[in-house]
Amino acid sequence: MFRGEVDEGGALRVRPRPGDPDPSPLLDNIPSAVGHRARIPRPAVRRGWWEGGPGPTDRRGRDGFVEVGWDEVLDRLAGELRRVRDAHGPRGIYGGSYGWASAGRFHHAQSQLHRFLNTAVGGYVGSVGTYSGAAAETILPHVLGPSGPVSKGTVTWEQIGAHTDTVLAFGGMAIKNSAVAAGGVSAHIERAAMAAAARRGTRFVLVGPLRTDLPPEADARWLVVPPGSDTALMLGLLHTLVVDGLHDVAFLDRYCVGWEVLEEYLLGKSDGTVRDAEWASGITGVPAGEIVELARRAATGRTLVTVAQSLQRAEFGEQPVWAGLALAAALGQVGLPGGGFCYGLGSIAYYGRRKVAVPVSPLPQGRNGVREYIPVARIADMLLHPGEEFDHDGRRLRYPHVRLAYWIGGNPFHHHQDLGRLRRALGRLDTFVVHEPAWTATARHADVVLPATMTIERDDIGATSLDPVMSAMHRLVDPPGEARDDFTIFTGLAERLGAGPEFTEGRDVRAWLAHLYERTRAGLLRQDLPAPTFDEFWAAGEVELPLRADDGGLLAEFRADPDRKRLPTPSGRIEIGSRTIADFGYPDCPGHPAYFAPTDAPDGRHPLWLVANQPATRLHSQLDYGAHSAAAKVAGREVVRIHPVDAAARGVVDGQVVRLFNDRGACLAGARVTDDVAPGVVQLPTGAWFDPADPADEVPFCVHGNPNVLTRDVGSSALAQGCTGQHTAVQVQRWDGPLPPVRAHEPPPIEPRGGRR
Ligand code: PGD
Repeated sequence: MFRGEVDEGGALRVRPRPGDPDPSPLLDNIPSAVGHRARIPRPAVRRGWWEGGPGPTDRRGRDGFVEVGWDEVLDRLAGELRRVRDAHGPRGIYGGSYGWASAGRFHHAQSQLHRFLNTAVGGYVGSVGTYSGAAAETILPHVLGPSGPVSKGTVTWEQIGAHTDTVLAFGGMAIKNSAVAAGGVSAHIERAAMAAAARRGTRFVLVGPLRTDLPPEADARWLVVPPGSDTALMLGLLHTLVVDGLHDVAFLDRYCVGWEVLEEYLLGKSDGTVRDAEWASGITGVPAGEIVELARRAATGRTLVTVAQSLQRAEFGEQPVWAGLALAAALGQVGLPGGGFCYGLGSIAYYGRRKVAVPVSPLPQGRNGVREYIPVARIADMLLHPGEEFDHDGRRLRYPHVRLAYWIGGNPFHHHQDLGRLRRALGRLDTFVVHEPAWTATARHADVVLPATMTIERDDIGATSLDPVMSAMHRLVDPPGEARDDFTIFTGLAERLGAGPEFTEGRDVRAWLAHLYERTRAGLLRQDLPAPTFDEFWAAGEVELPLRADDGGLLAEFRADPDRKRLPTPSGRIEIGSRTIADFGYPDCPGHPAYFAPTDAPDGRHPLWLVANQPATRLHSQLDYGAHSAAAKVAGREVVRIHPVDAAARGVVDGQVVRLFNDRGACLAGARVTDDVAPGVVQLPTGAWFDPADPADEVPFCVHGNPNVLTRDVGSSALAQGCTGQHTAVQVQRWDGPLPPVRAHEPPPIEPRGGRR
């Protein structure tokens, strides 16, 4: 959360919320948005669509745009929505529209879009799950409970500081990730919490290929393992516990089902392969003796197993989550303060915190008249294979035939994998509509681009159920050109479709904010707490919300009384073996945690692992043109980190531009040579805007450093079909040629009007 004001010279200045102990440097990106040339000032339409009408085409991303007036573009777009609805029903429209957008709750882009499509068009094909965590979100309800309730408001930083002896942090807990949370963060507590715990004696063990995935303050021991191998290490640890008799048989009997299935697998009774420390060592490179020692240490004192979100954003991504839970269960500490298992701790600023004790209202979205959906990361599959069958979480479903995609508050050319394939898939649409504040690659590939305001240009409310501050997000500056709030744009469209009152319910922005606030205020009143009126809250700038007790939530309740406080799993217990999942019959997700060697792994041609993780200098791709993001780039390109041995083998020196490539694509990036990454691994974060040398290339070459030209577009498994963008295999070579210009933040060509109006 931040405060802002415009100084006498007209410049926007932002400063962190007073009292924030570790403010995020991402705030430095915000003032640069004001007046930046990447902003979209007026509605723009791809010339081919405006003049030739809707229809599949390979011209998206290549044609120039014409600028049009609001009334004429809304008239044309309302007509196109009517055409698709009348010809194909609302199931011809994709409104899954994944994306983070901005922190405010009323102007939350997806909620606005869904509300509009539900009230004015009758619904839309939606998506389930997130790019962040679909594999975990799908498997956890089968084996522990829904990922929110079992991971949020259970283990807290306060408990870790007071009780935890050992944190086994698979994938670490990088501070850059807990810098953000949708709805805002009033105080960044993670760094200080880790420092305090380490001072008291908590031993942090970082398992992963990147040293920087725990901050120096955690004083961690770094166990280097290659990407995709954590499950093998967990199984090796489990095997050691079993043969040493250190597993908690009483806990496994009382609180779990299916342990015997996993034990057979560990001991090699089911398939002849013993998953002992030697076996795990062969996969992870961690000496067997260290694995044995680590298992024994974990069985002494209070141990917490954490599994970062990034681990499951990968092929077989369900497995490290399930195996991590099994490890924690074998240690017998699930539900104890600061012990057991916490998926996602440190991956975003929701985890490790107490929940608030009053409700926080989202924008109501209405009822969706379409039941068909896709797992969120299967968007390109859906467009390329309409009518074909696919698996998801025990169901066999069919991809709908979508003609129009409506995207707001997200950037698929940032978040999706295999961007060459995505571009071909979007070519199948009749119409692609995007609301965007800036000329992202997604906006450049759209037919209709409507300029949206951003956070600092409108009033909103910032709040989440995991932060004790609700903040009044005051408008600080005017929007550029003719940009409008998404709400205003949808109001105009809804009116044209005869559904204005249904969409707005007769409220303007201010009335909606007051309406949403009222539910929280009623909660405060019920508890006899200070409950300012909306006007008082707005003038004060924030209101403090009460927190629930730090009582361990659902997992502690279950531990105290497993018969009456059953877990929301089929058996009511922790499922270390799952009959339900076994019965789905998925070879890539059997009925117990299992290790599968990644299939998209280094080979002779592409000998390096690529870790394509979250950036440290911006939120995803947002404000990539901001000062903080720009300052960190090398030669204007995203930074790839490479180990000195791998750099030397390629004649690469620090600060040099290199080319990363595989069969799907290639990109340029600026090299940072550092032993913070493991040998054999390079790390290129996501978020540099896709900037193809030639948008028509079948195999894209991004001159700016977007790793999603390289990543593979397959689901984590038939169970979750989650995003697998975190890992792939690449080769890296020096770039000795002339440096192509980076044009990612330049607007596309705007052409003079002509032809059909
Ligand atoms: P953002 O950059 O946040 O990325 O993907 P996501 O699409 O959420 O995109 C938000 C867009 O919304 C921006 O372009 C912004 O300008 C726009 N926007 C902001 N506010 C508004 C608004 O009020 N109205 C409108 N209309 N637009 C607005 C993030 C996704 O990427 C996520 S969450 C994860 S975890 C994934 N991570 C990875 C990964 O680890 N590795 C790879 N390779 N790929 C990933 N992709 C995923």
